[in-house]
Formats: sequence, C-alpha cells, structure tokens
Amino acid sequence: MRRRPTTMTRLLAIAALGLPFVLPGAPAVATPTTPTRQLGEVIPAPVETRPDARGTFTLGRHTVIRTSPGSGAAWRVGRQLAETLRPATGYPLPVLPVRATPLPEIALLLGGADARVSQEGYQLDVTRRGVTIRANTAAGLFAGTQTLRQLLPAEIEASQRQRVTWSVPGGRIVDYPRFAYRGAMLDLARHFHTVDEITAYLDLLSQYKINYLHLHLSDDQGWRIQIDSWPRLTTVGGGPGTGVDGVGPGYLTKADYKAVVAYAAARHITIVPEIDMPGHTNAAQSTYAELNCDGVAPAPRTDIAVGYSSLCIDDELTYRFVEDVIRELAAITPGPFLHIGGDEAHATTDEEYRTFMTRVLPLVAKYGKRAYGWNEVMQVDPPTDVVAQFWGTGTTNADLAEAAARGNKVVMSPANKAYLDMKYDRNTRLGLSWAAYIEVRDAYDWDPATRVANVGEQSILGVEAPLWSETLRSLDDIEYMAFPRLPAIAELGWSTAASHDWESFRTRLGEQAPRWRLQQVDFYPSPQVPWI
Ligand code: TNX
Repeated sequence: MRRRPTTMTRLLAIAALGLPFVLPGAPAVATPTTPTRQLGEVIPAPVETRPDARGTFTLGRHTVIRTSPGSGAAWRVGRQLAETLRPATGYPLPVLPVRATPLPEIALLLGGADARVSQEGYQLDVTRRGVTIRANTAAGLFAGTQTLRQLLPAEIEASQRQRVTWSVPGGRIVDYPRFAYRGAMLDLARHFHTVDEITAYLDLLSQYKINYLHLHLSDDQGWRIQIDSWPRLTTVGGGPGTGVDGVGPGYLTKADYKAVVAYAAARHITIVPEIDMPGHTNAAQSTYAELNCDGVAPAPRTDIAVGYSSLCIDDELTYRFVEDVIRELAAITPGPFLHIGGDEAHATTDEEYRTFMTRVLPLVAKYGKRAYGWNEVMQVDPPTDVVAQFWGTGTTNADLAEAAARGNKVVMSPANKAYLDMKYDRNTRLGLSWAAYIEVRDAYDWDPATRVANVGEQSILGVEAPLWSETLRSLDDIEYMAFPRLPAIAELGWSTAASHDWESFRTRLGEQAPRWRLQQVDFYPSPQVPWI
C-alpha cells in the first residue's frame, strides 16, 4: 500500500533526488511544459477577474516574499507559500516582513483590499513587478496564495524546474466565499485513518478553500477518540478487530487529535468532531455493558448494517457518559461546533429521541460549543443556534423547512450529490450505491440554495462532502473517491451561483490533472472531463 508523503517527507525526497544536471553556460530553456493559466482559471472560480495582458509577472531568482510588517500571521502565510514554491522553483524566496522592496516580489498585505473581501476573501493583483495579495485576515491571505499556486505552472510540485517559466497572468482578482461553511467529512469509525492520512487529506482540501473538516469519530464498528473517563472506549472499542471486516485497530489519542487540529488550523481549516448518538453506538455499548438497558453488552459489529443500536434513553448513566464525552471533546476542540450525530436512530421511538436530544443539546452549549447534528435533529424543534446537516436524497423535508423558517442554519450534504462514498458508476470498485451513482457532473450540477423546498440562501450555512469509509482502507482509496468530486463541492461552497457553468468547470478540472499527478493524487479519470 502506497502512502502519500506528507509535506515534510516530500520536501526531503525532492532534496534527495537532486537537481537535473545543466551544463554551465547552456541556454536556459524557457518553454513552459504546460500552458500558462488564464487569470481566473482556478477552482473554485473567483468572483471577479479582470485580466490585463500587459501585466504578466515571472517569478525568478531575485523574487522575495514580502509580508505586512508587524504581522506574525501574514509572515506565517508567507513562509508556507515559500515552503511550497522553493522545492519546485529552486529559488531562495526569502520571506521579509518589510514595507517595500526594490526587488520583484510577492507581497502579502493585511488591509487595503476591496471592501467585499470581508473575512475570508482576498484581492490579488498581478503586474510585471510582482504579485500583491491583500486581505483583512490571514485566512484571506492564505486563500489568495492557494489561487496563486493554481495560476503558476503545475510543475510547482516537481523537480524539473529548469524547463519551467514561472509566470502568472496579469490583472486583478477580487474573490470571497458565497458560504461561510465549506466542509469535508472523513469517517474514522468504519475504517480508521491515521494522522498522516488525515493531514495528507487536509493538504489537499486546503488547495480548494475548504475551511472545515468534520471527523466522524464513533459508530457501531469503532470508537476513535481517547476519552479519559471511559478509557476502554478506545482500547477495546478502537482496539484489534474493530472496523468493517475487523481490520482495526486504531484511534486518535488526545495528542494526535490536537496535532490534527493544529495542522488544520495552519491551513485555516477548523476541525468539527462528531460523536454519533443515540444510535450508531454499538462500539461503546459492546465495550461498556452498563450503557445497555439490560446491562448486557452486545457483540462487537464489523458489518455495515445501520439503525439497530441505541443508548439507554431512561438511564441516568447514559447522560453521565454523554456529558463526560462532550466535556472532554469540547476541551480539546477550539472550533465552534460539536456534532452529535442523531441520524438513523431507528431503535428509539420518536418520544425517546426527543427526550434524549432535549437533554443532550444543552450539554453541548454548557461546554461552550454550538450543537450540530444530522437533519433528524430538527424533529425536536431545537434552539435556533443548532445547525442541521441535510443528508437526504429528496427535495422536500418538512422538519428542515420549519427549522429554517424558525432561523436554524443548514449545511447541505445531499447523499445523491455530495456523498463522496457513492460509486461514480456501476463499475467503480470502491464505494456504495444506496443513494445514487454520482458522476462528476452530478456532484457539480445542483444549487445548495434551491435543493430543498423552503430552505433558501439565507438558511444555508454551507455545504459539506462526507466520505464514509465502509469500503475504504487507504489514502489512495480516499483520494480516488474524493477526486475529482471534492473540488466540485468546494466550488459550490465558494463560487457565486451566477458563475455556475459545467463547461467552464470541467475545463478547469481537467487542468488540475498535472498537479494531481505530481502530488500523487490517485484520482478517478472521469470520462466527463477533458484531462490534460
Ligand atoms: C448513511 S448518512 C449513514 C452512514 C453511512 C452512510 C453510507 C448518515 C447520516 N448515515 O451511517 O455510513 O449512509 O453511505
């Protein structure tokens, strides 16, 4: 099984490969190996692009990266950009927190951008003298650098640098997101994915301006996060034999989880942890007999059935357990959301479900977090700060529409559009097909704000692409299902509805292929896309 290297091991590998040998005095070959991008030919599509043919900037040996003086946050974005560009270009690209230089520069500046860029957007100007990215926050600067990376030749990740002209097309981009929440989800419960695999996925997500990664940390088959007050959850529930087909073990220690949170934060991505309840709890209940109404622990489960397990709704111990878990998880989660699942609780009655949620939702608030749940949570008319994640395949949902009318926000993950674990077509070797086959165009051609009747633009917090891992083992498997559909969902979350255009999208998607090959992303070569 191939493991895609992390940023650090990749840098070391490129260094070890050495540089292609060039004869002294040989003329520099200045033919780009891929055509230079047009300004705006990136994913997600920018809001406003004004090309200026006179402005092409060529990055060279003397280029410096200049950041707002006095801002450590801007300097850190500059350093990350330098670390990305140095191995490919071979240029020193020093990062200088100074006011202005006479040198060609990539300037990352806080303030002075078009007012529309708000908290996460940026303005990018390319002239012959340099590139200037202006934003109000480090997140905005970081988003601008992701656009800049895509405007540079794909060889940016390679070691064949002598053959590349590092040009950026001239003009101005003003860009900012349509929705505040642009998410992906990874299921660690059905198959555990290691810290290295999660951070490799974070690297890929950050290139497409995804800003939330939801981790599904517990389910019937496994429990994947250390909880000190219930230690056997991980040693047994995440131990040998756990997961679909019993291929475990694996879990995140609190130190692992904090490392993932920090790695994500450095890429302006917030982790959203999920503990699924009151159903999807067999791993906990087979570990702790006292969590069952009859006090008898059920057998561990390694199949993919759903809807059979439930915490004991009328037992006080259940709420001690839930509060312990929420308290410990909230304490290591800096982000605002804590996801409590709530889906497919078919082993509880509607009344029990209401009783459970009415007690548990306030516990999330008690530990300072905003409760988030699958759309079933809206059945209990929760407070308006509770967020619903829509995973249905239909276009009507009365509970969701009523919640939206009351003011609850919704994240759109329709299973027949946004689920990355659905097969592309009947021949896909991985994945499930209960919701649909989802080709790239299906994943792209829908609008989050018109998907469900009476759940309109003002009610949409954003979109999320969940990746359930019943059939996935490795990072290659994750990549194969996520690429190229993840960039489609990322574009739905960021770009304007007015810019939605399949022909444009599939062309820009095809242009990502050289980049993915160099990054060793094992993508599905959809016949719908003109890959270059
Ligand atoms: C439904 S979607 C589930 C998950 C499965 C998934 C597989 C949802 C909230 N529940 O438990 O893993 O389908 O596609």
